Amino acid sequence: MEFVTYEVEGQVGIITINRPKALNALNSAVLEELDKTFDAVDVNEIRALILTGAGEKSFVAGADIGEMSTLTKAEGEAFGKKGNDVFRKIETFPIPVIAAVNGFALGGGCEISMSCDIRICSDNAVFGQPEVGLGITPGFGGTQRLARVVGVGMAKQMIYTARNIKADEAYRIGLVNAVYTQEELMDAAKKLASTIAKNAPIAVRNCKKAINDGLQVDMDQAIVIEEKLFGDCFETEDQKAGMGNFLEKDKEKKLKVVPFQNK
Ligand code: DAK
Repeated sequence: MEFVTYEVEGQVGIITINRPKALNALNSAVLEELDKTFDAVDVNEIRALILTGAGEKSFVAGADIGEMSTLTKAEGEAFGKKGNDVFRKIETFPIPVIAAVNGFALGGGCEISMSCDIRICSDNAVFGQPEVGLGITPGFGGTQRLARVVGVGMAKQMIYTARNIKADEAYRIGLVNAVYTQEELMDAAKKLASTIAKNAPIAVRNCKKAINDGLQVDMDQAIVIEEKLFGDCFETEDQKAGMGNFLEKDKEKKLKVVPFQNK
């Protein structure tokens, strides 16, 4: 792969978008490589993923404006589909994906972070949806996901004004769960991923599915989705071991819930 690297540390996979000369902007090649990288993750071994950008300046500075500028309508549609397919793959990926946002997360960069389950960032991170200044709407789900993450009013303000926000404001409005120094960010992401990886994998997957699917329907249907995924955990080794350890009062083995680390 030219633009995406994949490393494994224990049960955590780290996917890095590696095009630092263009601030990791998403062109067709990056999107294709990301798609292939996610397909290659062994979800039986890996329990959580981290998505980040190479270099110290940028997570992803958006879709590649140079490549987009000459697209015909048909090519624009194909480019949009390629991006949306990858973003949806991340959002519905069976295991949790943490975005470790290490700098600019603009346009498609902000959007790809929002297709991840959890966002944490470095103190130099900048988020924004600058598309209306470029004469387009956000096209990789920004109008939909930003409103769901930060609420309708704040999403509309960010999108209509195209104003960038810094890490502290992103934290205040709930776009990121925590802010770290640049040096601390990857360790914090790995610690978070390892904490998730220690929990019962089937339960974690089912929680992701229950939350994602439940948000698409009304509460009556959402509760049924939860019921089914709750029931699905029974008779699994995870459930037998998890409850068995508790009943045995085996403190060493007991599944522990560790709260998110906040700076
Ligand atoms: N695309 C291509 N190249 C980019 C880029 C981008 N988005 N962002 C930065 N680069 C390149 C620069 O051109 C420059 O390349 P060289 O000139 O060195 O060859 C290099 O990265 C370093 O950038 P700067 O020299 O500009 O660095 P600065 O520190 O001065 O500024 C910046 C950093 C992030 C503030 C600035 O680069 C910037 O404003 N970049 C553009 C940010 C932006 O507007 N991003 C949003 C793009 S719109 C669609 C679906 C989705 C989308 C579109 C269509 N369909 C459904 C069809 C998504 C749209 C977007 O994401």
